[in-house]
Amino acid sequence: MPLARSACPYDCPDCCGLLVEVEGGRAVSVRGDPEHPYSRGTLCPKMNDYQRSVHSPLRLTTPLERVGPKGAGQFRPISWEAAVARVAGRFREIAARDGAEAILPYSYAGTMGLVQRNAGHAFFHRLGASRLDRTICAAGKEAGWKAVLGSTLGLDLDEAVKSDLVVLWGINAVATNLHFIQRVKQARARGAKVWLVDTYETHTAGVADEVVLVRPGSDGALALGMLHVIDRDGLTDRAFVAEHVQGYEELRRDVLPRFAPARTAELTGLSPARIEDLARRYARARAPFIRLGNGLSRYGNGSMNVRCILGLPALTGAFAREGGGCFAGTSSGDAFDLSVVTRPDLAPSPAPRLVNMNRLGEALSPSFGPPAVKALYVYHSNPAAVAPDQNAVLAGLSREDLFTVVHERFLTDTARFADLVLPATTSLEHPDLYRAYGHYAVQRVRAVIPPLGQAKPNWEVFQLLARAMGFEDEVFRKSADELVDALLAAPSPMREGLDRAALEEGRAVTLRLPADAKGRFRTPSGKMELLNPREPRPLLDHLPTHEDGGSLPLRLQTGVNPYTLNSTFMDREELRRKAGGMRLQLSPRDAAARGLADGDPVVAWNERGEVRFTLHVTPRVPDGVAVAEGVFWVAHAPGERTVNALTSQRLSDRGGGSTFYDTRVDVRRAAPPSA
Ligand SMILES: Nc1nc2c(c(=O)[nH]1)N[C@H]1C(S)=C(S)[C@@H](COP(=O)(O)OP(=O)(O)OC[C@H]3O[C@@H](n4cnc5c(=O)[nH]c(N)nc54)[C@H](O)[C@@H]3O)O[C@H]1N2
Ligand SMILES: Nc1nc2c(c(=O)[nH]1)N[C@H]1C(S)=C(S)[C@@H](COP(=O)(O)OP(=O)(O)OC[C@H]3O[C@@H](n4cnc5c(=O)[nH]c(N)nc54)[C@H](O)[C@@H]3O)O[C@H]1N2
Ligand code: SF4
Ligand SMILES: [Mo]
Repeated sequence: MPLARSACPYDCPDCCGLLVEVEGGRAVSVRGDPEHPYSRGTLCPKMNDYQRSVHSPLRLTTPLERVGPKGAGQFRPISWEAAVARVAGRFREIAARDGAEAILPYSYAGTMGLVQRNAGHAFFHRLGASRLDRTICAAGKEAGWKAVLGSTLGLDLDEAVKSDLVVLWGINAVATNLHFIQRVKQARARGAKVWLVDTYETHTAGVADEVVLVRPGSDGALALGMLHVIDRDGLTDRAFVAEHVQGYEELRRDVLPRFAPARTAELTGLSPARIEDLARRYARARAPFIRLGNGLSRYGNGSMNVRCILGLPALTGAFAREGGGCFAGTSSGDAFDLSVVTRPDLAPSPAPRLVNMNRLGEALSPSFGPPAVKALYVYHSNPAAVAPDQNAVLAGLSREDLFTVVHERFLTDTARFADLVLPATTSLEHPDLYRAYGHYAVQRVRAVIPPLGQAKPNWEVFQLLARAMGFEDEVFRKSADELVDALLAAPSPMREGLDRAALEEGRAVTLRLPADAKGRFRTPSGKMELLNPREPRPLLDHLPTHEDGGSLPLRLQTGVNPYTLNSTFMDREELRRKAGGMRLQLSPRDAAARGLADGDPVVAWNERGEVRFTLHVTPRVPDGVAVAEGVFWVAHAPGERTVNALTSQRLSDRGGGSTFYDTRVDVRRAAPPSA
């Protein structure tokens, strides 16, 4: 039976290689490609039966138009011609009446392929629509990294294998970076110790020698407390600091004195002795390696948390040693000139307004603007479920005067509110080029089966819309495959010597990092910038008093679920079941204090909303913390809302990032369902 190569398209650092067994135009099985240089043949539990998503009876196969009230999910099929004509007609009308800025695209990372992911940019630039600031995921973390390290290249994660102390900091890697766990185990087999720094005991605790549970959002304080001890005890690598660190003198004079162990203990919830011990063991490790996740950055002080943590490799010189350093993501973006696809040059000047995607609720309110948003075009994203402040988002999506188009594979929470739903292909049905954010392999992928029903890839839909709008630009006449060719044609030092033949055969090939990638700090000063003159504050003084302003007693951690990916895979009943349904985890003490027991129906609530869960009482969650793993669809929820009815539209301190974890709630027993 023929086996075709493909890649996992999802928003995951691993970007695994797939082998797809195809029979009569159908994918009958999907497994890992043993020849993939990073994933080496294994997949996570979500993707092992990918053919079930691809050939799901729930796939959308024709365009649909709404016939019932918004949100009711009542539609009737229409033709592509009619659908495209209607979108173009409404866009023209709105542009003429309110200005094109009244049209807002909304997309994120349903597919990570460089062409299909970015397929709408050229069209919306040409239209002059509002621009979307795509900050929902890691913008706060990236801003923190940039402040200290500028455009310093990301390491190769294989570096960690040579470390003697791997710190998984704010990352649930067993769920979110599974193939890195293989590297962690290799390091451990060679004698390395593994620490996990989190706010509760996640699945990843199982691979750690030591679990450090901190108060939500207090990682920056922990890092400064450790730096206090390291510097006080003479463990600072003075030679490295003199040559490679900017701002050390200011840090030790102005900041560290305020982070003595006793004070740091109050801020983090760890004991002074533990902080002293962690600091000394980190500093005495030969080559400590920090794998920085996103959790600690989704706070009002998220970006500063990242900056403070980067002080640890700075003062200990970890980057100078084999196996040491800090990893927050690769720099594989440098390998491709995306503007070939996104065409920012097509946008009008001055550039149209930028709308932060974390503030979608606000953007859809009738008082936003002027101009108010009159049309929303959603593709490969499910904002009704994934965006913060769900009540605000759903209120916006319910507006009768909002024209909403959703291009999707399934009738998601967002699609239910659409005026028009357009059916989308899966990654097995369209070509693309993939790069990863957890390794340096890239892969060119062809369609391995024909589109299901009338489903179309993102790029093809924008080609149709461009034609209907009368956009003559040549880019819209290029096929997705031709855009991949164009991406590969533009030169980049990272692709020099790349095995083009293997790439054209559909194999993953590894980009080349410059020999001096590690240890060369690409900042204006050429140093790690703990004090950065372009940032208004040095390593923080407002961090210790950071508060989200709420007075409710529980800090809600809206973590990921190992069996689903954001709201993707929620179409699969068996994965939803494995994911445990909508559970809220509380400590035994917090449950007892509320008269609640395991299995009780509960409501988590705050000033933004109320969400029903089934209670799970577990000692893995510390007092004062509540945990809800997974972004479920409203359609499957026991109540009317899912977890993001509790999260807020507030932004992180830098980068306009999300603050999903910076949420206070309380919990009560749910009223029994009325008969
Ligand atoms: N199975 C699965 N895999 C996924 C995803 C998924 O939904 N499911 N999502 C994908 C996406 S889009 C992304 S961005 C990545 C995210 O992957 P990660 O980087 O792992 O990020 P999160 O899971 O959001 O958060 C990681 C951990 O941080 C913890 N945390 C929260 N607040 C704090 C804090 O203040 N301090 C510390 N130290 N820890 C804290 C959380 O409890 C969580 O366990 O995963 C990707 N992979
Ligand atoms: N409470 C809470 N909320 C969160 C998070 C959290 O940890 N907690 N995580 C946040 C993070 S890190 C992120 S990155 C965002 C993710 O937000 P999104 O990127 O919106 O992620 P998904 O929920 O996976 O939705 C992607 C949708 O794209 C569709 N899709 C897949 N492939 C294609 C395609 O080729 N074409 C089209 N048109 N559609 C396609 C899928 O069917 C799916 O419904 O969510 C954020 N929201
Ligand atoms: S979701 Fe991640 S780990 Fe799972 S198959 Fe895809 S890339 Fe691999
Ligand atoms: Mo993300």
